[in-house]
Amino acid sequence: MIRINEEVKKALAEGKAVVALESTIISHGMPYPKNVETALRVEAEVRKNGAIPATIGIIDGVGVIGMTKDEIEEFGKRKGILKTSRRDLPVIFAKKLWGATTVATTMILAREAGIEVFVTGGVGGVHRGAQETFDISADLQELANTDVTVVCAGAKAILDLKLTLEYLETYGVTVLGYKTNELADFYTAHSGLQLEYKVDSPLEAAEIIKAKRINHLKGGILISNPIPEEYAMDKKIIDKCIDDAIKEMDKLGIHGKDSTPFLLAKICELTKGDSLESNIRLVLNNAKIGAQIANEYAKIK
Ligand code: PSU
Ligand code: MN
Repeated sequence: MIRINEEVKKALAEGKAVVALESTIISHGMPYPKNVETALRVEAEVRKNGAIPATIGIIDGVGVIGMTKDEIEEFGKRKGILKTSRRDLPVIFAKKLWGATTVATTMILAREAGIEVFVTGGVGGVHRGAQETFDISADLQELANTDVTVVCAGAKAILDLKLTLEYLETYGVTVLGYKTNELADFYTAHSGLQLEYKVDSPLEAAEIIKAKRINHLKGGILISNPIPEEYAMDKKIIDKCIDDAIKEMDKLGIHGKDSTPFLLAKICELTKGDSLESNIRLVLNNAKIGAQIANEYAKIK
């Protein structure tokens, strides 16, 4: 059920560095045309840092590993592309639909293709109030079970980050801070939550990935790479916007898979686009570090 493009296939066969990229961020995470523009810039950043990008999405029921520019454009524009997590996959495959892959499904398809490193903005997590709603992203279960390393800017402050870390610990997910001991909270570098492990170079990260793989310690690795200080948002402002967005969401009764896309769009509106700008910057920074890690891993694996 997957189709790998020729360039990616060749790179994988030669043991070269490949970086997986997701498509929910394109279809449901950012408005058009910034979404397409960003997806292409992220691919360019991966290339600039010596790796081959593979943007992943599902087209007519086939998992495409390495979409073309036109396909990315279509993902950015087309209405009704379903946000596809693990539970949705069989339906999307069987009915030959288009599916935007979340962190969870991008991990599944990347693993299937043999790609170790995946770059995104932020992963899903335990939502605030999950004690009542049970809203915990399927991304966390995927990190528990699927052998892929996810480079991201931590998880968004729309989540309960403390509970997210607890969950990751319970499920044996290795969490590394890139050049920091503090979990990043997406729009800022500072969640106030401590991480046990810090890596100071792409090679150090690659060595830990290798140690997990050669010892068959099933599951993912989460690398939290903070947004560069110059692009970070003012914590007070963004926290207030997040609180307001969550209130609005509750008032409208929005929940389940619509929750994250709604909050992202609402926060963008409340910050007059500033949050989108930060979002773009942090993904680009993740692309750079992720490509460097993929390169080091390709050399030592
Ligand atoms: N974080 C972002 N942008 C996004 C997402 C997360 O900064 O677009 C998407 C990812 O695809 C992630 C998904 O896997 O939201 C999580 O959704 P949920 O909370 O419904 O599992
Ligand atoms: Mn959810």
